[in-house]
Amino acid sequence: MYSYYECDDLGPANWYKINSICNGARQSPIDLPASAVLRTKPLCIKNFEVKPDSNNIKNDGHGAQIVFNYRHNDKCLLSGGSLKYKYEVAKAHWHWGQFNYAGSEHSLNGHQYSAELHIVAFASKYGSLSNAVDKSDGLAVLAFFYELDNRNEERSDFIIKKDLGLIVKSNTNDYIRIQNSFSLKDLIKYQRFHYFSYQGSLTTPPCYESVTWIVANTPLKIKTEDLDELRNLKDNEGRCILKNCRPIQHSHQSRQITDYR
Ligand code: BO1
Ligand code: ZN
Repeated sequence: MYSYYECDDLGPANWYKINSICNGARQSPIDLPASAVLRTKPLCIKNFEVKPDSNNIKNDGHGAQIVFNYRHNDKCLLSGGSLKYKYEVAKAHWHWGQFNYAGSEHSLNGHQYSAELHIVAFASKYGSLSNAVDKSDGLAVLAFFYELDNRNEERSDFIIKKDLGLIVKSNTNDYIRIQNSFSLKDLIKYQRFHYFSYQGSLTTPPCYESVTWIVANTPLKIKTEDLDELRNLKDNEGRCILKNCRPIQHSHQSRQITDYR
């Protein structure tokens, strides 16, 4: 198994020794440039406001994983924009850092945000996340940045703070059912947003080059106390997960990045 972001033998700089694709040509995350090819083609999100039948949560030793269990007839689907196929929303998780000013994986024009939300969707044509995860067009991951805003009157957009209390210890096997399930709208507020899109990879081993990234350029808001709650989650050795963001990946090939609005 990989570990975990510290400068040791199993950190991001050495992941390629176990999965050589972690040194591939379409690795993520990357810095997104202020100017990219512009296209007018909004992303379409179906059943944005539908609450799933249930949401389950677990600490997998690297962070908090949420599962969306939608009823068969009202799955939440991403399509349009940069996507050629329909993608089914399946899971969500977060990346953060040891310090408040740096925890996102992608950066925008060199600017790193405090944290980053990933909503993982798989191409319907592959039938399941596990079947899609290694296909070149298998996944779409919708990413939102969080910026720090501790003003009291601003409600935090980080809505799972109290649920994190249930999963402080890591438990790779068991999911816990969340009391109130939440829609994509509860999580990301905006149904229409400008975003950058490019062909990239999973940001953790096995680093499969299977992801069409959709990175929204409007950040959500998070508070220091929310970030502290994330950092209080424990890994498999019982240590705090202070950081789980992969550094920016440079590739020799030039990457095509498109700015959709
Ligand atoms: S990410 O969004 O690029 N950070 C990312 C990284 C790794 C995965 C997904 C998204 N890995 C896959 C695993 C599957 C698992 C799925 C959901 O995550 O390979 O086995 O079911 O957590
Ligand atoms: Zn992620």
